[in-house]
Amino acid sequence: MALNNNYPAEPFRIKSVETVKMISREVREEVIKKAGYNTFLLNSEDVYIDLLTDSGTNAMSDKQWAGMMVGDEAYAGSKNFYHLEATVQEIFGFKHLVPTHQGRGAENILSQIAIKPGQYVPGNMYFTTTRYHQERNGGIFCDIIRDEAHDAKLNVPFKGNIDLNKLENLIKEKGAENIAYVCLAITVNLAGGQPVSMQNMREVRELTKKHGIKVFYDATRCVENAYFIKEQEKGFENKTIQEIVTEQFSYADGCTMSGKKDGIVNIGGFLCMNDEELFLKAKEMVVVYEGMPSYGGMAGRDMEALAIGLRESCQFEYIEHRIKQVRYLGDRLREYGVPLVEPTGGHAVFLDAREFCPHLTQDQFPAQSLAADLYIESGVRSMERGIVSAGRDKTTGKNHAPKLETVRLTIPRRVYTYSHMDLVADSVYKLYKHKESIKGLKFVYEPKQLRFFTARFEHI
Ligand code: PM9
Repeated sequence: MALNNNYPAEPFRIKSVETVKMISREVREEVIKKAGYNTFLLNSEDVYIDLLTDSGTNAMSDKQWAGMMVGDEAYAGSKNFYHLEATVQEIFGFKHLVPTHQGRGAENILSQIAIKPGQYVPGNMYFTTTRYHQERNGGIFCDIIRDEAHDAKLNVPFKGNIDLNKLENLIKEKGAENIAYVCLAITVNLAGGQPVSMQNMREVRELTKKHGIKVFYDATRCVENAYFIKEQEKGFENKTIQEIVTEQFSYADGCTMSGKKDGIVNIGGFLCMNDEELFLKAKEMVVVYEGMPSYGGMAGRDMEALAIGLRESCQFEYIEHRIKQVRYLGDRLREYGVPLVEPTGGHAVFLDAREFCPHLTQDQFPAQSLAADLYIESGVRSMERGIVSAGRDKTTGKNHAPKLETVRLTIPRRVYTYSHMDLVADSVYKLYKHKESIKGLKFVYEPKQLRFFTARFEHI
């Protein structure tokens, strides 16, 4: 399907600005070395354009800031909680909401209450924090995404779909009772922000229902997913984004949500479910790790901003601009011949580091090194999403070696303009022209958990 490449102008006026500055190349070389060639360890002040993540880096609207001023900071029963609860109930359609400080807080609780040690947790590709909590609670993650998702160059729609044969075979092989739940992410972050079709969600529901298996969505980028459905799936052209978001969740038993992405806020998250017994258990756990069930680690003002942000996220003009701004960056890079994960996904453009650095082997951490060199070249901060992020196999201790070895240029919501995207594309291309200069790296410090956040490297 030919996608519509009209890039809409920003559907907002800019009311408050933050000055950015560029430090010299010599200083950038010094600070990235000091940061152990890990872009997570750079000071934000040393970054010119920050594409590390779209998580919590969003610009809130005037209405959200106004909402912050009506924060009810009572320890229990805050009115902002009830506003958030009603909003989520309406948009997501689940009965119960348990607020958490961010997405991984919800993953922690869900994994503790829904996984028995030794049970399998099939999912459409792993996500770092999600898999960590599943494994920490004795779950065995099993990748059931369609094979195409592991092939960077394949340009097919709904590359994030679950392969139903893989799911059916797993159920046959292991027995339904040994499957904790299916974890379905919409969109799939590490596959390149690839969406899942409504058809696939329906089919997953039908199959799991037959076997009495629950389905929990990772709802983190559920509005971006809905936009792709409206744009590319037959029968959804005339539905509103909110209608599509709601239909998506009608095929799930609950979800975890990092509000820091499609909630357009800087902090917050939640866990949802319909099941009463699970809800009781979740409320028992939330007081241990997060706070009262009526705030779960968020201030009243944060819950208010999240409730408003979720509604803004479902506005067509907002989400159309969001997706197409990301696509614009992908299109610019493609024109330059830079190798990318295809097609451009929802929240980021992923550089294919295997193709970008064919002179490096995967255990020389090409994506980690490419991200560091892009920073030196241009002051643009990106993130490794390859072998370093994938970590080690819990039982063998060996590195997971994902087929996708990528650098993610992640676009914060409502923060940058098309001129920033041009600058980023030009910067990547400048580096691409002397890509042979990118050197391999080795660990000098490797943390045991979620190593990519704080690992340190030096040149081989
Ligand atoms: N995602 C991201 O940059 C921030 C942390 S990892 C660098 O992509 C999904 C699909 C996510 C996600 C966070 C979380 C965790 C769950 N699922 O960061 O704890 O992309 O709010 O959410 C990040 P929290």
